[in-house]
Parts: sequence; C-alpha cells; structure tokens
Amino acid sequence: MRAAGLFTAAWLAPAALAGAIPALEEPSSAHSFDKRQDISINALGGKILQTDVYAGIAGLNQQIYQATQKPDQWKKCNPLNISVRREWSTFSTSEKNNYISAVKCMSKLPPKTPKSDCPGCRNRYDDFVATHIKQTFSIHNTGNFLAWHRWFTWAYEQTLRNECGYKGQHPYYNWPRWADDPLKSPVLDGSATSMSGNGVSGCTNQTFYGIPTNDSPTIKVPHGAGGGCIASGPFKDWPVNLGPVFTDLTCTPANPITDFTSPNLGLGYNPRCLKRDISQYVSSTWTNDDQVVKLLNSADIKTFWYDMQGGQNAFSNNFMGVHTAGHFTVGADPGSDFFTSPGDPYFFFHHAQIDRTWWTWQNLNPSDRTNAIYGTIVIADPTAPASKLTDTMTLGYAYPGNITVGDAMTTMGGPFCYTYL
Ligand SMILES: [Cu+2]
Repeated sequence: MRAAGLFTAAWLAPAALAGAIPALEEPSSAHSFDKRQDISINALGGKILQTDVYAGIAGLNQQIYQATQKPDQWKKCNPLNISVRREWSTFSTSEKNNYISAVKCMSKLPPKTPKSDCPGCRNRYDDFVATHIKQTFSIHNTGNFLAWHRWFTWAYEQTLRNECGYKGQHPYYNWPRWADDPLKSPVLDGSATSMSGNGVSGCTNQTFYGIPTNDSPTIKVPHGAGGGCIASGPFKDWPVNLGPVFTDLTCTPANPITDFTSPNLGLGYNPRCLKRDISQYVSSTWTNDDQVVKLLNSADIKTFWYDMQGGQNAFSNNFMGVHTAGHFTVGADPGSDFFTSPGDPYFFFHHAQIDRTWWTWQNLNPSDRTNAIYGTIVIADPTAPASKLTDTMTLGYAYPGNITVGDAMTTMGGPFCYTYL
C-alpha cells in the first residue's frame, strides 16, 4: 500500500514541475491522476512560473514527508484517496458550470444563522460572510490567520458539495499567471463560464483607493475602469446583503448597524449589487511571479507571515503583499472590505491561492514548517497572547464543529485530505 502510494506521488511531480496541468474529464474522482488526457501549456497562457515549480516540489515533498513521518495520517490520507485542487483555467466547461450553479444554489438556500445573530442574513451564502465579519478582529493579522482561512475555504467547499450538489474540488486563482491582465483570466473574463468580470464604470467621484484606509492612505491605488455593478456574466444578479463595514468604495450605502461595539456590526440587511473595479495595477505590481517567489523564499514563518500581509511596517515602502493585493485585484464592494470581502464569490478563489501559497511554503521544508506559527490572538496587536496550536477555532453557523489551529496546519491531517496541482 505504501509503496503504491509513493509510486503515485513520484510520478505526480514531473507533471507539476513542467507546469503541465492535466485537463480532466471529471474532477470528482479521487483517483483522477491517471485520467490525464491533454497537456496544454498554451491553455495556461504559455507561461511556466517559478512559483508553480516550487508548488510541484512542495507537493512531492508533502507526500514523502507524510508517508515516512506521519504513518498514521498516511493510512487515512494518501495519493489513493486525496482530493486535488486545480486552477480554474484547467476546469472543463461542465466542471465550471457545475461549480457556478453550486455557488448560485448557496444564495437560494435559507440561512442557518438565527435572525438574532445576523438580522441581515438572507441565504446560506450569507452565513459564511457573517461569520467572517463577526470574527474579523481575531482571524486577521493573527497567529490563526492562515489556519482559519484554510478551514473556512474548506468548509465552503464541503458545503458546496454537501448542500448544493457540487462534484469537484475547490478551484484556485493563480495570481501570477494572470497578473499582467486579470481580465484575461477565465475566472474574471466575464464569459458565461467565469465568475463574471469587471463592474461597469462607477463611483467616478473617487480617484484612488487608500490602503489601509481612504483617510490616511499609505498606498494609493488608482481607480480602474470599473467601480460599478457587475452587469453581465453568471453573477450579474448576485445578492450582496451584508456590510459594508470598512469598504474603500465611497459609493456604497451604509449598513443599518454601524456600532463597532455591537456583536452584529455590519450584519444589518443592506441589499445591493456586486461591484468590482478590477485592477491590473495592483495585480501586476504585487502578485507577479517575482513577488510570490520572494514570499516563498521567506526563511521563517515570521517573515512569511508579515510579507504576505504587507510587511512589518504594514504597507510601508509601497509594499502591499499578496493577501491585500489579491483582494484589491477585484476591489470595490464588498471586495475591498476587510470584513465583508467574502460577499464576492471571487474571495474563495483568492483564498484557495493564499492557502496554496502557504501550503507551498510549508512543504518546501515540511519537517520544520508544518507546525510553524507566528502571531497573537488579536489583530495587529503584538502585546496580546501568542496564538497556540491548541487554540480552538469556530465557523459559527456557517459550518458545524470546532477544530484547533493545530488541526489545520496540514492539508493531509485533521479533517483535511487535499493537495494542489
Ligand atoms: Cu479574511
């Protein structure tokens, strides 16, 4: 059994190393590595990225590490049953349609969060937005930041499958592949099999978006061609019900609950359209291959953690970091809102790539990095208690059960069994 697993893992590597991602007929099979039918570099924009080479090495390392160092986990999760997350551009048309209809289904199911905990929640998707808003101060610039968002994205993937008939694994959006022109990516090109594209021209009284805030910007992001509602593609009628809390877009109506001491801050009912202002400026400056390579070359978790989130003196030296840059690649409302950003379904494509980037960094040296943790339990507060692997995490009403930070340090342990191609 173990020998067979290692064999499978070993031949997985050359494909990933070449940046050659198989186009699969069906994504649902856990045994799909052997269904490779077509390899097309052109389908990926003709580019081979250094960061994808790193990811290929990481994927092989992880299998070997798990097989040799974690035999008990390996029995439960190995190449014979592991789920494989792929880039959206490698999905077939039917795979894309299956995913898109599952996301839309989430917006049609009733919410599980009680009205008392989220007065504005109107659907199952809102449960995920609400739990992110409620926990914003304890899941960003904290030690659990990467672990919590790994679990959040996985729980969303499970819910698409369990409640909305999705058959595949969660896609990711590989920033550096499309950094020169995100509107060319199959995620954002506005086609019938995209997550819709740019918003129409809008919010024209605004010339820039300020990072971290409009009032005291450290970085000024120029207004792009969008800023208004998405008017075409599968998500043109996508409902945004919650927030804003902290948006960069000045044209968004305020939420009925603006009291920062309220447990329901931003959770009043505020129905509106989904807006985007897709920014080639942001993506090409801070999410290109060189930027991600530099991040992946971080020697320790402290460096990695800071650089991912804008550096030690946040956003100084005109440095945004891939986390914020990935959000501001779509921007607008709710995409630019630190609290409400999951309200744009693009969020989960971005955070799957954040997770892939962390997974890559971890598995370039799995024995030292799998359990490496840095940060405290309170947002950007170095004086608060340090986060620990034994800390409990919750997703509120979005997904049942609690896990620990330690449970989410590997994609092949705890509740997880997935890898990236
Ligand atoms: Cu978040």
